[in-house]
Amino acid sequence: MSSPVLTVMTAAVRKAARALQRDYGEIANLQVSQKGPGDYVTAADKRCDKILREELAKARPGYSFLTEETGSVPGTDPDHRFIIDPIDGTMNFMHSVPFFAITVALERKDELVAAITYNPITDEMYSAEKGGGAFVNNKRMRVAQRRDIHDTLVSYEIPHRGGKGLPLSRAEISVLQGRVVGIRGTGSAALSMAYVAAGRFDAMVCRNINSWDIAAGILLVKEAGGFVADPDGEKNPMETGNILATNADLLPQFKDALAMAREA
Ligand code: LIP
Repeated sequence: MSSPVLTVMTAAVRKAARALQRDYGEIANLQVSQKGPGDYVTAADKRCDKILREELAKARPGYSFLTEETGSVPGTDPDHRFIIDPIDGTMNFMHSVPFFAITVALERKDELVAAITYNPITDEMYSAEKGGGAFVNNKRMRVAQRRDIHDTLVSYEIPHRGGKGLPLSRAEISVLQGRVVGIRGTGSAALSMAYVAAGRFDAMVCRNINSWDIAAGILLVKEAGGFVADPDGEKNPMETGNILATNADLLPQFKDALAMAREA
């Protein structure tokens, strides 16, 4: 049974997704044009952001917002904040790669309490509430139970050309390649975290990421029995933008591998 606010979030996401599905259908045509789909994607992003904010504000007036498109929008209720990325995986969306998501989290007194990440192309709705478990559509999710880093499949978010932290990312990928079975760069941190929650990836590592990309994913992973940490220490990944998500047995093994890369 979802709480009323999770129901509200789900409905808002479904409404925004209908617009996004239409926009995605147009992208393939723009892909082959000289001008490319850049401006069109920006418009789709903003449209999706607007629908989400309008729908959520209608049901929960006064809540604050933090969104990738509009930044911080303070409300009259100091205790509640929606954190939104209308399209996480924008580059995939722009290239007609169907791996992107709408991702929405709710914070109550600075604590994540509800989360939705939705892939509108595969129609997979990942949801979680604090203390209520994590689900994909209506199926309960559990993180993978592998215990040895040498058996794992890992998502590592690779920075764009010229992106922040490239040398460290290269060092980390190189160390991980010596230990794990396989590494995937997915282009959507939010979906990668949902995949960790669903037990598909054993771990996910990402650096210099924005809080709206990972807020929902953090709750999904925790409610699926996983752990989320800053790979470099004890700080909050929502603040540092550096994140490692995995299970309890693998956490120290990944921390060790990443520490080795930092020291290299
Ligand atoms: C993107 C992330 C992606 C990461 C990119 C970017 P956007 O978010 O989710 O995984 O590697 O640096 O931040 O821009 O598509 O919302």
